[in-house]
Amino acid sequence: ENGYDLWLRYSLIENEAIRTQYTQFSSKIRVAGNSPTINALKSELMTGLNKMLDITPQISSVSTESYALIIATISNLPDNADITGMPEINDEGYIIMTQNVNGNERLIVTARTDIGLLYGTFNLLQLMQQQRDLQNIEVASSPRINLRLLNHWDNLDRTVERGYAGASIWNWQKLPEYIDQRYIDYARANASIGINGTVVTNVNANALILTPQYVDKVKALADVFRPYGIKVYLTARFSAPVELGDLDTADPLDPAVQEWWNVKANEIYNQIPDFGGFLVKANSEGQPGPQNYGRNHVDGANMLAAAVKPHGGIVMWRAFVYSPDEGADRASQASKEFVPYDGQFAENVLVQVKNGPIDFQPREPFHPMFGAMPKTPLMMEFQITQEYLGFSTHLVFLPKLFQEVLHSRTYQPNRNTRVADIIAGTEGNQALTGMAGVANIGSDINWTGHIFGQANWFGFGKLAWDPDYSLEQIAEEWLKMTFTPDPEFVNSFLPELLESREMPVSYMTPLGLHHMMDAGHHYGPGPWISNMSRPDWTSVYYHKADKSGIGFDRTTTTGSGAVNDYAPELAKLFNDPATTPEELLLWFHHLPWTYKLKNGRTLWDNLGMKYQEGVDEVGQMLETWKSLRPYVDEERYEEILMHLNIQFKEAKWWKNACMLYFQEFSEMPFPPEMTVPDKDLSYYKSLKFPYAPGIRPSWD
Ligand code: BDP
Repeated sequence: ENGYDLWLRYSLIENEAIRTQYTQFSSKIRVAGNSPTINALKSELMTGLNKMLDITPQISSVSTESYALIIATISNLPDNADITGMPEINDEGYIIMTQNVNGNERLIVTARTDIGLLYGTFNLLQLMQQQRDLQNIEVASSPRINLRLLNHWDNLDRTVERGYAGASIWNWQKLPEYIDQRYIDYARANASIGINGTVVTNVNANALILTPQYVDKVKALADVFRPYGIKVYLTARFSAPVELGDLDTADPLDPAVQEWWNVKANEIYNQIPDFGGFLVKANSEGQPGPQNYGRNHVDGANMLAAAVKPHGGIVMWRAFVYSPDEGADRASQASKEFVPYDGQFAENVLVQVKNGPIDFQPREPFHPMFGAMPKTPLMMEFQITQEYLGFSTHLVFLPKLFQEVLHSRTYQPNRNTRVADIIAGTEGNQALTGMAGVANIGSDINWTGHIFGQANWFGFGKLAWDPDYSLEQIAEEWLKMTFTPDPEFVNSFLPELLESREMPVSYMTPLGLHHMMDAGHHYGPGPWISNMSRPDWTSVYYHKADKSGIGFDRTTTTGSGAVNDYAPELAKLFNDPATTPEELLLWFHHLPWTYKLKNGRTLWDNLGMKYQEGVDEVGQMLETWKSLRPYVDEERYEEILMHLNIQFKEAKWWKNACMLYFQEFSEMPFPPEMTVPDKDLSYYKSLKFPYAPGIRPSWD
């Protein structure tokens, strides 16, 4: 096995009792309806049942009473199918249940729409892959977030910014005529976890994608994805009207510019009637935006929103901005630029906010904009690709990071509000809700470079569907479907998988440290990075290590005051090192090396112990994996083993490089718990990686 089949492997079910049950349910199947979505559903059902049960199922669309499995929208159910006791579902939701009719048990998958049926069928196939007993099954599930999107940072030349799984899967040169089987399998995989939209181009956008030649290619992708309920979105380069040679300004208040975008939107919608809309990175890292013309984010976003509105489109305007004021605390920049505009964005605009205020670090507190803009739909942006978490080499279960953020209490607008409540819109009458994940997908045979990267794609989809989905369940489902439902295997690796989220925090940036990676490519440690074109691109700006101590003082009286971007309850907590959670200590405070932590040991000792803990835990995970050799096919077992060995080596590299560097300031001996580095600091500083993957050639 090479991993291409993801969690849709449908391996033959060896358990006789379970197979007999499933075979009975598959003996007489009715799938009602006729649409491209229903065809996709039938084809998936045939493939799944055929592979899992070794049968060739007969699927009928004729209505009689005696089927063992009925897949039909509520309005197409037979009269005696009673779903009145089941919870309400929304338009994308589904119900799976068994019913007893004249002494015979039958299985029903129902929904309001064909897409709901497709989701329900995928879920049924997943339950079967996990070998769940379907007797008396009752599932009613509806997504709690409307827009569940992948963001591809894919360039038209097929490089992928921060992509570590090979070239972009979009073969622009061969499109629109050549439809790669991967596009279909991509749509299947996404639909199977409820993802309903994809932004196919990089946020560092290329205006060419908006030309008729490319829109034709995008249309071909949209046509493949449509039956699977997936809409296509594009990134809009703000200066496109100028770059494509039509105008000499992109000022959003200029009527000619507005008209240009209106015409452009019409062109796109003529080809792709259900085109989703635009994602925009403006006035950030060299990207053009309204500020180039003395205008603001509202002016820019609302202009694009007006262009797509007549067609039902939306604009996702990113909050990841860089103000020219380099002296201010980077953590406050987005809040400063956006919070004053609360309530001014058009109704089809969402502001897309990264999970934390800096940049997808191994651990960040939640972004303070969540909760601070009650009149604006805020959309979550997570990074599934592991730019700052070991590329596609390190095994890190990101759903745990995602849920840590989603479950963080914001204390505003209400005391009990969590980030999840804000993005799911339960805090107001918000029509638009969304969650995006920066994809980790490439043309590597196993899609994500590391087979465990698939778990992060899978888990992102599950949490976008329901931010309260249990992490244990995500991990368990994925392990069972990707490898084997054997409890020995699942029970051994499940704890490791859940724990793996904390490991890179410990071996890269413990106790609230952040942004200490090497410059540009972001591969490996670089706490010494000090000379970049902006101070807030350096490491020393963030850790501020000196003889007196380490950490970024963000408190009110002596620091940057960024604590006040949060609700007063949190600001109070974060203002005092004694009440700041230890895992965020150095995010909010600059503390002496001798500062005592809760365990009575110094900050310095604790740093060393944490780094060591991270290394040791990877070592432990590696050993557990080795013990699971009998449960996994050789190809995937070996691949994962090799990756774990690299991770182990790199965890030590991070520990050694960072602790040696910080020792120059602390001038204290390493704690006895820590293994002493076998090389000196100059060695670690000398390492260079000019060809590390994932970077744009033009990036500094
Ligand atoms: C940073 C990445 C950069 C992205 C940027 C963004 O290093 O490649 O373009 O985020 O999100 O983390 O716009």
